[in-house]
Amino acid sequence: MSSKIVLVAFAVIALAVVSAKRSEKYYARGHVKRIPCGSNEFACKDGNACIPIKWTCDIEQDCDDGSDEGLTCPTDCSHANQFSCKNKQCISRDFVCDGSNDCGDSSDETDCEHFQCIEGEIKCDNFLCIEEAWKCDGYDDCLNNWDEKNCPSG
Ligand SMILES: [Ca+2]
Ligand SMILES: [Ca+2]
Ligand SMILES: [Ca+2]
Repeated sequence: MSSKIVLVAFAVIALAVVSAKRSEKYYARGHVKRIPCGSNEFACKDGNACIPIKWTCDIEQDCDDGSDEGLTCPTDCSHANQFSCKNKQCISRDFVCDGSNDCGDSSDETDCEHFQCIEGEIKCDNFLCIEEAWKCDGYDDCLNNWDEKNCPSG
């Protein structure tokens, strides 16, 4: 086997491992906290769960009853928790500069240098926005290990 093939195989495996870890974390989005809600959380109308405020009116349904995407949400993608793609698709602002192409035309992953990460997020030195809580949690969320550098040991 040539070393080139070995290298490619290794890259494919590494990529698969990284994406599995990431999707595992993103899957956590589906998990909502039980009541009572904190001051920066939204109480779902059915009283069953609390979600971060940034998940309200962000196109994704997070409450079982859909109350986080209720009638008070604008339909023209003008809400602060929404992002308007170049191709006119509307996506959650939470998905902008997170390293994956959610718009379909990658416009959510361009000009990330100037993008202001939303509250509760930090910007990696490669301009990806990640959750503040993901700093020093043992996973390479920035994809260049920036969030796992200079961590208190132990
Ligand atoms: Ca939502
Ligand atoms: Ca994205
Ligand atoms: Ca991390």
